[in-house]
Amino acid sequence: MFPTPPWTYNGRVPGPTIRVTEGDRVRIHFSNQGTHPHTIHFHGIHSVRQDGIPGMLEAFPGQEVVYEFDAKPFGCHLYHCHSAPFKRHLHKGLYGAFIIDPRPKRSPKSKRYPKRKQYSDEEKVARSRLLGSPENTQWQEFVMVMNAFDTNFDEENEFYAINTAPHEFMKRPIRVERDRPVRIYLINVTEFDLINSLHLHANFFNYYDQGTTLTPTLRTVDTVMLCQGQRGILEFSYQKHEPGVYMFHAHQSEFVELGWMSAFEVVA
Ligand SMILES: [Cu+2]
Repeated sequence: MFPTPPWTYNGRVPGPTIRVTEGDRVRIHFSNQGTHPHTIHFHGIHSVRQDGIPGMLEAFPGQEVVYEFDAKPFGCHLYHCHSAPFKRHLHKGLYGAFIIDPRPKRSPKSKRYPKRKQYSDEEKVARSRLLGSPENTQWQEFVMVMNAFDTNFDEENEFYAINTAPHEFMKRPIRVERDRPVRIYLINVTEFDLINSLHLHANFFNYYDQGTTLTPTLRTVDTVMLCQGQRGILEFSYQKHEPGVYMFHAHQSEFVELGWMSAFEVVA
């Protein structure tokens, strides 16, 4: 599918998902084995000295640079190359998901029933997002990076996809269990088109723009649109649905025809 090879972090597009907990110290050793200068620019709050832009922790071919910062704020973020020309470096595949799980506060105890844990609604959301916590294990979580590829260099995309594979999740729907909730970390890195979108069939979801809040920024919607670099967290379930194949796709018909069409296979 690629007439010329993409540029990659660790040999894959999107690059590996980096998932940490709020407040963690993150240290990334970035070794440039390519033939152009590259960076890793992380979305998040950090010092200008860690920004990963030309002239600031940019790795030249054969060089290694180290990024180090404390993870904040919690949310669904991304990282990408910020070397010039930016459009080319991003579009050729240098991006990935950077997820910071909220760090739940210490468990509050009820005064009347000291052994019973009582959490606020926000605290419940925070706990359910923390990878590996008991509250998190019931969730079926997915990272979906909306991307596209200009394979003939005319500055228009020939393929649209989530996670690089056009039409793939229509041919082989993603299996989800009906009785467990679904959470999608959705990120748009599409180049050349101003927006991308996700529309869910036969269902509605709650949406947390950028994932930086513990209450939804949109409730009960079936479509969101995202500009490049925008991202968010979708939550929904098929608990009241019959088993079957449920589509989801960009609500731009051109993108659908060129590959951004997917489905869940809901099993009871
Ligand atoms: Cu680059």
